[in-house]
Amino acid sequence: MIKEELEKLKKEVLEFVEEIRKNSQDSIGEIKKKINDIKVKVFGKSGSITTMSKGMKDISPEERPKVGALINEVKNAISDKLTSLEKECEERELNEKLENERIDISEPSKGVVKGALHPISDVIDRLTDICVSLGFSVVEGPEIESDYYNFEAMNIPKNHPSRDMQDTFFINDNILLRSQTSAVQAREMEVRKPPFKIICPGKTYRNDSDSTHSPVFHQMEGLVVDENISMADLKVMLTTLMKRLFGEDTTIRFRPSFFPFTEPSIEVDVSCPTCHGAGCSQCKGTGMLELLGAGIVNPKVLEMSGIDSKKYRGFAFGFGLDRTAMILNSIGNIRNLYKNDIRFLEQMK
Ligand code: FA5
Repeated sequence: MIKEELEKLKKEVLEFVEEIRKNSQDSIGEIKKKINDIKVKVFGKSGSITTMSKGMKDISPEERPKVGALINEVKNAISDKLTSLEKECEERELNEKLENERIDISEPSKGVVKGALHPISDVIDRLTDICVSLGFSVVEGPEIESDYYNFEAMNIPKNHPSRDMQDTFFINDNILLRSQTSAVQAREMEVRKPPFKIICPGKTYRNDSDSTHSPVFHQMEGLVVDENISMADLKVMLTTLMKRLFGEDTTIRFRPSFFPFTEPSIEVDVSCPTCHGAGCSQCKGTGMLELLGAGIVNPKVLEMSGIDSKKYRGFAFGFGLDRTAMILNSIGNIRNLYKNDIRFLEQMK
């Protein structure tokens, strides 16, 4: 009797497994659920095999070993069948996963979005590299500066009319937002022993605002102090810097100018890289673009910072870095450098 029941159970389960195998439309999840259901039905607490095993106690001792062996045989046969179905299921699952996650290496790439340096950072890096290769050290100074270093030590006394050249943001009578990186000159001269060559790139502030002037802008100061410095040294240095930055075919023009901290003073123009001097909208038809101020350090400035002006002389220059970035990238309006408009900046890459 129990033998027949066991044979029937085995047959049913094996047929059921075959049916699952044939029914390839079932998803992996559905198959797993069916396998689980069979396991519960056969081996669960009130499953067929469990119930039969419990009934062993009612079987005569002579018959018991035979029935026990039979139950085990059927149990193993069903287990083996279910295990092999589970294995097939896992294999199918893996294959489906591999197929779904297959990488088509022939598919064209979507491209990598690369970032780039802001045009001003790029100019700072380029100029710094050039100057370092010419033996300059890079220094920094505070943006919130004292009246002394920004003006007085630069030979611009309080209430002197030459202060009007730089419309300055004062915080109080003695503290201001530096209006020029020249403020680092005296700071460095006080702590360094000549000879030395320094540059100081950084932010500067003035109450200016139009298409070529911004309230926040960037300058790079250069200062060389040594014996026997002359205007010729300054001209050679600036010519070298300009040609390395804008290209060998750049024309450089030196114009006489005035700065209280340099004597003589010059302003320096470069040929417009867009029209190469022919005249265009960028250079307003002049063919040249004004870029920086420079000159031989006024002996008064050297003396105020404790440097013997009879022994040492110096030259200094102050680049407008925003203007340099505008020239290099043909940017018409300085405000574009400060809008953080990614569409604009992407064109500068
Ligand atoms: C000066 O600031 C002097 N300190 C430069 C100098 C240094 C002269 C050492 C001699 C020796 P100036 O005010 O001309 O000079 O400014 C220098 C450059 O800064 C200008 O040529 C211009 O390119 C830039 N600049 C000045 N004001 C602004 C502004 N508001 N916005 C953008 N760039 C500016």
